[in-house]
Amino acid sequence: MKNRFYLAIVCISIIFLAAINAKDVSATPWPGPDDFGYTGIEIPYSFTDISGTGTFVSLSDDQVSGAIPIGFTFNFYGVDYTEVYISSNGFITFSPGMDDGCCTGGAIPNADGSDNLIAGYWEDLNYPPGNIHYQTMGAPGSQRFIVQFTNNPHYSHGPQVTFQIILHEGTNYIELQYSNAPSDGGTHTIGIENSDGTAGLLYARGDISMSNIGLLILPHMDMDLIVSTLPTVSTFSELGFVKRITTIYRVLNQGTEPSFSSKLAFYLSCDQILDAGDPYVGSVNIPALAAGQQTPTGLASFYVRPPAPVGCLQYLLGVADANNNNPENNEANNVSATVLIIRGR
Ligand SMILES: [Ca+2]
Ligand SMILES: [Ca+2]
Ligand SMILES: [Ca+2]
Ligand SMILES: [Ca+2]
Repeated sequence: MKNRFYLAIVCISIIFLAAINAKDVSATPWPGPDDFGYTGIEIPYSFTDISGTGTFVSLSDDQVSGAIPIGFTFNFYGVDYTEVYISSNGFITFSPGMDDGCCTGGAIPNADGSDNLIAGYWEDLNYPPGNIHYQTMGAPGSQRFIVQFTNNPHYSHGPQVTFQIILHEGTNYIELQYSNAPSDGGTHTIGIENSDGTAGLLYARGDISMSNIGLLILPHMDMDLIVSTLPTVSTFSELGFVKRITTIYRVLNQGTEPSFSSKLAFYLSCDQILDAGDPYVGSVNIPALAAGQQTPTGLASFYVRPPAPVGCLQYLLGVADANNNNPENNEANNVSATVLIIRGR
């Protein structure tokens, strides 16, 4: 009897643990990558208002629209789509017949009948009042498809939210822009989910407000910045107590995806490894780079006061993408070092 009791406990425990593991494996927190390789970054707020130019979407509260043309082919989790369906509860889906997602933001991923979606600000929004518009704009090859929620209140007369879900042609980037999306204390979901609710990238779920911020979700993480030139012609001249360091530099995007603008930061170090205590000496701006593109040769100059003993400072380190604007396929190769000729004081 006792053995059977313990066996039952063990079986229940295994089932319980399996259930927990099944849930944990597929839940990918920001910034990813998720099981498919989607990665997210926060980007500056940039809002092209289409409420006066876009096509008005007539919907009721807690309703999903009919098929809406994207205007180009958009790839989402490996599948090409030309149409989306808009839920008045703050998300778009690429599948027909999905649940409208009332009355709270769902978990991601979760096969709950609201799947294959981009949750801009999924919660129980009301509609009308407020407006939903969509518009395709831009030059063929690099068009954008924008869905804009404008002043949609939380059900029924709560704070109003204005945000956009933007699909990018060619790159298949997903952009979210929040003009003002104040929480009403409910559970809101921001993220993406695949067609059968088994994979997803979650930015946040809960009592969250979004204002004057953008998010960008990228289907691949194959940009790779390196400092390609940081030569030993760097000079280290003495101007009394203050030293002047001059170096030339180039940064290369050796990946297959375009990078965003970023910063190249410089540090002094006793070795070729960047440590937390290495003194920061300055940074320069690096523009967005196409795949395979390299910056022109730049010249950077810094005035520093080296800490004693001066003889320890042997290296100038250059760190590409110092603020991590670019999710890269290799974050470990961003530091380059060059030897400095150190003279005593
Ligand atoms: Ca789902
Ligand atoms: Ca609603
Ligand atoms: Ca890199
Ligand atoms: Ca990076």
